[in-house]
Amino acid sequence: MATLIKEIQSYIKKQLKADRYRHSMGVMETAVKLAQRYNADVEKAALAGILHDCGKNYSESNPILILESSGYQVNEIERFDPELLHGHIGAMIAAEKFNIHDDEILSAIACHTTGKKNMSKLDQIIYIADYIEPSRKNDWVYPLRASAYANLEDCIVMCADCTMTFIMKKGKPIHPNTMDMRNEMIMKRKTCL
Ligand code: DGI
Ligand code: FE
Ligand code: FE
Repeated sequence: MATLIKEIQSYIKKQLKADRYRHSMGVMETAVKLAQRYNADVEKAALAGILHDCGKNYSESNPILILESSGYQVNEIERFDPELLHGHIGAMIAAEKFNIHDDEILSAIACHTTGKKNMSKLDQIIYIADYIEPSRKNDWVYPLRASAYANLEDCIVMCADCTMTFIMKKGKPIHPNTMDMRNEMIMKRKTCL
């Protein structure tokens, strides 16, 4: 495990810009803390955390074509904004380059940008760790950090609200998985606030 992490670390150090590398190490560290807090698998959290953005700067071939050839159905929003696909590319790299075939790890990497319905605990941990890791310094991160250690699902709703506000300000289309995830978590609270 330690050897695999070292191998991944040197790959992402070469592959990613310095601040993105620091961010990835921060997501790993935060994912481990959240896994400890919520009794999730710490090793899976570390692997998904360090790898979650390894699909950024992918230049070997067209991400849309390569994902389609692997059977993934690229939707119209992903086609319009292919940056949304870096998690899915990352999951492919994790499997092909690092021989990781654990579905929970691959899912957490794949869905970290948009979230999705029926997220596992690991999916939720990586989605949140991506938001709150130590190198994120914006004002909005402080309430999210507090919420992350109090209740994962409430924190997911807060993160989704931040993402949707940000995306709307930029005038970009909102991915349906973000809406589905947020709606599902809110309806789980049973009563409408
Ligand atoms: O990769 P990171 O920068 O660490 O964070 P991320 O994977 O959560 O987000 C990557 C980018 O994707 C970020 O600029 C925001 C954008 N994004 C997230 N959700 C949506 C989105 N873009 C569109 N168009 N629609 C979304 O729903
Ligand atoms: Fe990302
Ligand atoms: Fe990230």
